Amino acid sequence: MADTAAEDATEAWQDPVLLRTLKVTELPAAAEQLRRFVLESVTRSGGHLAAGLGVVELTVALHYVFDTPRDALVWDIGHQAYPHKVLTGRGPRLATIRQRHGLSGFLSREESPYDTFGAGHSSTSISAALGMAIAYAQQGLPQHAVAVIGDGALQAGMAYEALNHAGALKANLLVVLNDNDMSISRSVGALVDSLQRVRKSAASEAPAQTLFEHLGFRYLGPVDGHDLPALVGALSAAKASSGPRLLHVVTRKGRGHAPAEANPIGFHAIAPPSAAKSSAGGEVSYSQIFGDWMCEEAAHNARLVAITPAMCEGSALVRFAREFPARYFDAGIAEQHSVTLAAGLACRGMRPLVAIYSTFLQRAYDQLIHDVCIQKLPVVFALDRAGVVGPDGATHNGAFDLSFLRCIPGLTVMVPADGAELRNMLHSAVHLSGPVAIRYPRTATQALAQEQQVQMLPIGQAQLCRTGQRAALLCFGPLLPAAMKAAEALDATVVNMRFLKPLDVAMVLRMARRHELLVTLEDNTLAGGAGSAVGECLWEHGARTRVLQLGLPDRFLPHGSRDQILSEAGLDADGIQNAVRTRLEQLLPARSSPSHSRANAAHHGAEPMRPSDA
Ligand SMILES: Cc1ncc(C[n+]2csc(CCOP(=O)(O)OP(=O)(O)O)c2C)c(N)n1
Repeated sequence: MADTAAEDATEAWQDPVLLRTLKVTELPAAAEQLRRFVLESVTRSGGHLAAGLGVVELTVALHYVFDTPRDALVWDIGHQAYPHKVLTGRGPRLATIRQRHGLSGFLSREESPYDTFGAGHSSTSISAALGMAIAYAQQGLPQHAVAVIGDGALQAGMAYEALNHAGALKANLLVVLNDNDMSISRSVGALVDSLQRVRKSAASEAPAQTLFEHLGFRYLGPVDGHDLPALVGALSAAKASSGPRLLHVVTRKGRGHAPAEANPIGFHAIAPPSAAKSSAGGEVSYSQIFGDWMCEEAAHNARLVAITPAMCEGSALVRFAREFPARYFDAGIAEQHSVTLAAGLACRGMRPLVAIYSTFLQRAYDQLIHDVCIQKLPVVFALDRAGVVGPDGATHNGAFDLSFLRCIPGLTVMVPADGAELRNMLHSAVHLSGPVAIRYPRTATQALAQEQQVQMLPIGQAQLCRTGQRAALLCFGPLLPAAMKAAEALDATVVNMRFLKPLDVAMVLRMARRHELLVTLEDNTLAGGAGSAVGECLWEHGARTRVLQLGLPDRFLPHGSRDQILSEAGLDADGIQNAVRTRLEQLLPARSSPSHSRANAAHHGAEPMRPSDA
């Protein structure tokens, strides 16, 4: 049960209108109460913490000065928006954040009119706020558009594209730069020094011309982001002027919680206390297997280099960065640049590995095709967080990679079913002469035994895991344990497909000949994914075996635990078993009739036809 202070606070935070009734001198106390509320809630629920603590005063000041939601406040990414959620009436539900049916961990227009633009990926805020500023101007409305962007998010090219455009248009746009010198890791790039110089020169009252001024922005600041009267003053002045303006606000990540101030990387996001107890012994994350292999390989392969677009910790590259600093590149939040940088390295004989989350590779699709694959360059993409990610939800699910990778000529696509296989695939990939993508999930896998030797895998060859009757489950990736469990109950055949591209056509056709039903299994959208690849293969070879495709449905999946979301999609052992059993039952009468049937969008079976039959 909430204590009185928290109840009073959430009462006062039903609507920012109430906040605006306070005197400026009363704001620091309100901010402190807000900070404590967020800290206590996130300590219990888990979630992003340090960034939110750092913007408590800024959040209060923005809602105090601007007439939100009529004035559009556009937060970048949204991981720092927990205090914003509380101030806009979502305090009572903050404890549910990132849980199934709970608040989103990022920003969502469906969740609140105060979330003026949905986010989760970085560096979109200036473009979106510019669009809103133009819309206001076109409609003759006096409202303000305000983008709030961190120094980390300001590393991305997209932010500069938007600044460049806004400056030229002389748009009525306020950009608030939340400069805490941190991304998830320390901020990187020449911008870090540049911002430091600006801070110093402004303090000495001889402000240097900033990059922003060169781009047509009026530079305002820097202002202490924890001094509420100063912030209110600076924002009010910015509000009173017009044109492209950038207010430089200096904050401290983790502010007000000593452990988070001392360790902002560790407190960027924290797990709920229950997570520590539930992690089983003998298991590690796929990411860890990747990070360890990188170090093993780099020890004897001097050409191996690692590139991460700002995800050192998440991609388990901390040890690599420490042991091989000259071969480690944190490119900042710059996915497009990261991929083309790898292409350049590969052109001159290096073996670049781009460690990138599946969802963030979406940002660099053209670079993948144009810079890497057309030129057949040997770049390895280690795609972490593929499939369902769980609490980060729709913006972060790696639900599309199999579909968008399999259509790229010459790209080898590998789908490990466990950590040992991931290591074998990485080892095999660096010996190939063309581009390779290996995608793996955000989950635990069996730790490798000391004596387990790394092996080369025959490219494009699947592995028969179990022989059974009537149905063959063709599994692409980490759903293999669930498939095996379902197959035991069904007495079905199971194949670990290992490669989406090249597909093991001989294995698919053999399974098609020997079974009444092929079941494809993938933690990717059904649209254009691995099941489609199998269907196309059967069409091409005139095989008429029926196919049941199991995978993710054609909609954006919500946040929740990974197991919950997979189970709702019918991708746990019970769901698989039920879907296969139901389809086999339907097949019994259907065996005498050749007509083809369709169940529902998520589980549609189709009798494959040649294109000429269609
Ligand atoms: C395109 C993209 N790449 C990577 C991320 C992962 N990510 C989330 S928060 C963050 C750091 C952002 O730093 P900054 O904007 O300075 O905000 P801070 O956390 O320091 O307040 C990163 C890299 C992302 N959300 N989007």
